[in-house]
Amino acid sequence: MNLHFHHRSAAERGKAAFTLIELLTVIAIIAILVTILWAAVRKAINDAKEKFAAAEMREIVNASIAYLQQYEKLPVPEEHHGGDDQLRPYSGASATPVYQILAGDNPLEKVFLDRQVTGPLLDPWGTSYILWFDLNYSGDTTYVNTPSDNNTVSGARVVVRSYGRNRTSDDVDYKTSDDILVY
Ligand SMILES: [Ca+2]
Repeated sequence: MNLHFHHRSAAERGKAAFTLIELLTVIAIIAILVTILWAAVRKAINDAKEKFAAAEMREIVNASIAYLQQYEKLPVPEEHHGGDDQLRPYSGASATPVYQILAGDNPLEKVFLDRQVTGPLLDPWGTSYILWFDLNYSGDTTYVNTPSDNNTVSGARVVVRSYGRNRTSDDVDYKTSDDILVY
């Protein structure tokens, strides 16, 4: 009886140990799968946000061009016309009048950009888009790339920038930049 008892006890201990290893293996595999899946979901969400931002920025550019064709001037507040401060960025509070002008606050009350405007338009990461216009009507628009570097886009009348997912200005010339530029 004793021998039989010891034999069963050893077998049960062995079985229990094997089950624990199996359990840990399964938990490890699930953890890896969850990590992979979570990364994939996050990437999919961010890709969708980037597409949304680019489409909205394209709308802003198209609306501004349509406004320029309609009124032969850019959709900026009256007092900004005739100045030569072509590097003036419109973002945050200073961008609100631009969106209001495009949303119908213009002589013909024409809607160029169909948005309920109560403030500046924000990108999907919660940061205001930044707009630069060809304020000296040269046919080119210069925007601030990095604090020490301006870029000029030939043939552009408006440049719209989003700081992207990291909500920080990155050098758009580099592939590591998550900033989005539409013109
Ligand atoms: Ca960025």
